[in-house]
Amino acid sequence: MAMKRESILVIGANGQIGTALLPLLRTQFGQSHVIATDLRQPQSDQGLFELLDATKPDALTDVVRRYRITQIYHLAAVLSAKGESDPIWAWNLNMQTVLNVLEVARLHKVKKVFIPSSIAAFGEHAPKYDTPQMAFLDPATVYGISKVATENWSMYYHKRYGLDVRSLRYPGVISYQSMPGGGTTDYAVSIYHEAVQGHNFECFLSADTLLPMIYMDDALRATLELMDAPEANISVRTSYNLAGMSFTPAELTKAIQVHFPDFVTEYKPDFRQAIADSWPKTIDDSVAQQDWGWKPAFDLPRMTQEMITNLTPVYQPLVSTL
Ligand code: VAH
Repeated sequence: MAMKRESILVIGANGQIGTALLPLLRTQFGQSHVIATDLRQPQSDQGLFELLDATKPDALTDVVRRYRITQIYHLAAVLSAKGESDPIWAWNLNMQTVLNVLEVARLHKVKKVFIPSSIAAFGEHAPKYDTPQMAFLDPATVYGISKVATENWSMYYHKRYGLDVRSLRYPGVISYQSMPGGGTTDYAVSIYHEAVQGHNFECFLSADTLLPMIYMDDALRATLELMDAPEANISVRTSYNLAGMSFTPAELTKAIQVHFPDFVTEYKPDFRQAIADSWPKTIDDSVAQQDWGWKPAFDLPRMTQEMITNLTPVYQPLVSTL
């Protein structure tokens, strides 16, 4: 019997994860089987796209029914730093969309749902080093509070309705495919953009702020490996801890100086320092390793090479080809 073709809906496709995940999904499932959606038209994307405000349940239902969606990747959320500027707006946007996705997925028998969480779900009373899968969650930000709520709603929909919802607590994700968007870990994206332009960098965190990070290629591979894992292997229905690497702004600066010896970082901590200080420094992802064989492939030197290689042409002055 021919395999039932999947139909994949990506919500928040213009965001940092969505922008990088779309090409992989289109390769895996076929161009015409991946529907990208967001609040605004993307600048350059060619594939199937629909404008969608996922806070509106009827609009979400319409897309899910028209495309006979079998999997949903819900990647739209207000991140940690931006969320602190308007807590009630951030909570409403993050939670209304999650509840709509879970309810529409249940009612329309969507086979699998991915809704990311974050290390921002951990707070003051979780161990800072080797933060375990099971820890007390008292997040310091609205974003973190919304992620803890999301994890518990996802587990509820799995327990009560059997909905196959899967999730990863992403560390700070570093990528070159999109500009930083309001995250506390986004210093580690902006720094590369400045370095390849020959600029120095002003860092909003202190030099010794150790944070869990992951290169986008690893984050995406973890996502697809989790979604491809047999349902019986999934023992965590809140959200899996995921680790890539941990580094400080000082260590990142040194890794960049291997390529740009004159590069300098100045440290001017702002309100985001308190957010970073509330998060873990290193993550224990042994449960993800056991359940579905997770293993990262990028360390700081390899990520730095990738980021510089891919960002240099973005800023290279257009060489006139006479
Ligand atoms: C943020 N990049 O900084 C996100 C992430 C762990 C950090 O959740 O808000």
